[in-house]
Amino acid sequence: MRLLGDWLESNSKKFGSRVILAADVTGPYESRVERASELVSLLKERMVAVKVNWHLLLPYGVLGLRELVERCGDAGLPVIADMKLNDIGATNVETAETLFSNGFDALIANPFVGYKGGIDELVSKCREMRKGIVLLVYMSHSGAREGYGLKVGNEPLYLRFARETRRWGADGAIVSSKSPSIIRQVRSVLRKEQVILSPGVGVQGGDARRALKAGSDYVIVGRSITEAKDPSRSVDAINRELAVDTA
Ligand code: 3DU
Repeated sequence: MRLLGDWLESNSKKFGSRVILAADVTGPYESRVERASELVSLLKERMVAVKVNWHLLLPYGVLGLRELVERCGDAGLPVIADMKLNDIGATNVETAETLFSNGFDALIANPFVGYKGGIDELVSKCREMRKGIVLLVYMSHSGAREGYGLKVGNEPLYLRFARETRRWGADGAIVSSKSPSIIRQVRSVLRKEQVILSPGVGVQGGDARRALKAGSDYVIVGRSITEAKDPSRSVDAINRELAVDTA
């Protein structure tokens, strides 16, 4: 695939959006994938990518999500698996292969597992299969400070994770939209081509505009869209707020 950042940027220009849909459909398990497919069809020209989390991955698995993933691919939208992958290299590699050989384009991993024997093999696999990897640098719940905000030596762990995102050559970082000052710090560490994806907008209280102003590239939005009476209106409102120039 193209580099994740290039792909997102080209979609952003094409669709005038900086929204990644978190396709977190809840309710009866049997009908979740159908609802997610409807959302993709409805919103495919209003967003830049789709993120899939346990809401779908657990009940369906990658085989059960093939049609949904294909539908995204047909619409030109990368599909990001939000595994927050955090295991030994061999297991990470097996997980990545399973996702990527079933159409997923990128995954999210946790840098906490460390490089040697953890993330190193995963990064190599992603490069070999030409797929994306995004690292979790600062989360959006208040307890994030107890882990990602811990002081290690003289600096908070998230800053170290930001430097590792740069050093390990990941495609980007996840940083909460609710922490603009942390977004700013992470942005100053990352390479220009490494993207910052920010969840926490809407229901969790994050402000999309402030996140982008601080240096985020894209916002990840779930319930404010998936649970809206009119999901298109909800995405359009965020897109208008962020007013991206279309090419
Ligand atoms: O709060 P929302 O409904 O907009 O969903 C946000 C999504 O992003 C959801 O899948 C959640 O698991 C994920 N996420 C965070 O909310 C915060 C993080 O730091 C990382 C991922």
